[in-house]
Amino acid sequence: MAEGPQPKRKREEDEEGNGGDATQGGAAAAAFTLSDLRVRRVLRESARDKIVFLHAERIGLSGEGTDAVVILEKTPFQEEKIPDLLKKPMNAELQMHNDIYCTFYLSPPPELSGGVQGDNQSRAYRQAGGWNLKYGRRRVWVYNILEKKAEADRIVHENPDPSNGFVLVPDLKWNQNQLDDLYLIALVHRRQIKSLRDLTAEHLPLLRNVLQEGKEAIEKRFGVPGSQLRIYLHYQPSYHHLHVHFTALGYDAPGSSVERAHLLADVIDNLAMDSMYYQKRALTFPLRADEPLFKKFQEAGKV
Ligand code: M7G
Repeated sequence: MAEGPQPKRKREEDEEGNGGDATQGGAAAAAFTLSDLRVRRVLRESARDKIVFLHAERIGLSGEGTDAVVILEKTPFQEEKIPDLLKKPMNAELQMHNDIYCTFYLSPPPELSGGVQGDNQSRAYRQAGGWNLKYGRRRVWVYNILEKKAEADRIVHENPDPSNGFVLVPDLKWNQNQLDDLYLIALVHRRQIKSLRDLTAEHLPLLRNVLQEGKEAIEKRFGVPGSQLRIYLHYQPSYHHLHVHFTALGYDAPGSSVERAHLLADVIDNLAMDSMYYQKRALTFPLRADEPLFKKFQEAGKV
């Protein structure tokens, strides 16, 4: 097949003005600079995919505008460049440190891509000992927050009541620089509730506080109303201390899809109708093949 070289030949012709339709790309693209563009409207934006679609106007030499659709997309990491990325001196601004977890804001040199959000969540730890024997990953970071030993300056809201109170903090994954990927986490003060499975009607006052006060605090601090938030629990969670995720509705956050996320408003309604709802029903969830829990299911002949 002779398709490989063709696009190149086409481009050369266009750049030399010998071929192609200059009004539809070709020479027009060759003369194109980003500063010719004015943004008229953001058509679509995805914080997860790091892509934005713009309705722009391209200003010509005579000052007349032509409509344009512009797609800006951050490039993916290139595996072979990762060692260089770690080796080169770069600014690493510590944003948060809690137990074995840190987040940094990294400014790598331009040849290794623009601003990159770094997350030193200790992959080695995850792989080496991700699940403690009984209840999952270690929860020291959670207790550090509840006891104000870490992230105290980041607390957005606290209800200090030992049985119906909680602490609301920005999630490790959110750098707070933009609202598109807003992500906060509410950690309850009570320590015995491991997950959604443990909840009964007894916990309704706590859950209603988290829902109501969490929404109010986020609106007050970040100007995002409750109607623009997705508020949910994970099942299975990675950390077995009850916590609730608050993410921007437009943000397709990892773990916000149906097989893992349970909307807090639905959880409250289900418990109000039947206190034993989550003790009785089957809860379906995906597991990675290398997770120890998956092995347990295999050993029990369930998968
Ligand atoms: P999860 O539902 O247990 O599991 O959520 P997931 O991590 O698989 O989503 C725990 C949440 O806590 C996640 O959104 C984490 O990003 C967040 N998180 C984890 N750690 C270790 C920290 C931390 O040290 N500080 C803060 N603020 N958030 C954390």
